[in-house]
Amino acid sequence: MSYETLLDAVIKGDIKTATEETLKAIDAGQNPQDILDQGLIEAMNVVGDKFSKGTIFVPQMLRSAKTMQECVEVLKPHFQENAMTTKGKIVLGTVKGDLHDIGKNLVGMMLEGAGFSIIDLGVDVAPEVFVDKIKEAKADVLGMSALLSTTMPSMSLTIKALADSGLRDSVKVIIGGAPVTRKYAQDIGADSYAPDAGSAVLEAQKLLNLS
Ligand code: B1M
Repeated sequence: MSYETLLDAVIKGDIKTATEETLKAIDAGQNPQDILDQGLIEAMNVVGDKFSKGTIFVPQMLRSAKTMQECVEVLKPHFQENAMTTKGKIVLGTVKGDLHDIGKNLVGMMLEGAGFSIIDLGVDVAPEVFVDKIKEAKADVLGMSALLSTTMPSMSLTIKALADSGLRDSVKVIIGGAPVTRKYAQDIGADSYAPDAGSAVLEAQKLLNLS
């Protein structure tokens, strides 16, 4: 199936057409992962390129983001078959200074669908807020997302804050986001890196010896 109309609608920020196209694809029996990867994420890549080239600006980028989020809501029930079991507690958030949450939300959705219980702290989360919540919830895993090269250092600061509070050995840390790399994860002492939401599930399962 071609996702041309869906792609075009997300790029233009046309919520009505985009959600209708997402529903149509589901009804036609398309794999939700393909709709996500080949339709929605691909559209956001085009939006990012257009922004880099200066042919669109923040308001249009925001509109596309909103459109994608609405489509993800349509897809969500199709990713959550195992949501009744709890395989571990994961504190999740986008790091301080960073407002991008689409990728982080997808990661949360997939982890929840795989049976983890998610405590989502949202965006712009300071190191001490992560630490306090991990302590309070006795979390097994911390997942941090960053989309800006300027906010990546906050991941390192959070890992330092975990160490300073004596919690580093009791929680596994997974990081991700477009500018983040496996090498960066190793450099800052994270336990794992995941390039996408599906891999985040596999990494969490590995870290908690569930696979
Ligand atoms: Co922004 N933005 N943005 N933006 N934005 C980028 C990231 C940028 C690459 C665009 C560009 O220039 N080409 C660029 C960053 C450059 C850089 O630093 N490397 C950029 C910029 C510069 C900015 C502003 C500074 C623009 C400005 O104001 N002048 C500003 C910063 C605001 C801030 O955060 N303080 C800004 C603002 C925004 C909006 C608010 C308008 C909006 C975000 C809305 C929202 O999230 N609610 C927005 C958007 C939409 C984008 C792009 C177009 C799309 C991001 C996205 O949602 N992608 C983006 C360009 C791009 O990425 N191609 C861009 C889809 C999403 C599914 O992918 O988030 O990568 P992603 O998540 C993936 C993986 O990375 C991974 O799994 C996800 C699913 O597979 N993953 C993890 C993510 N987190 C993970 C965590 C894990 C594991 C995997 O473990 C825990």
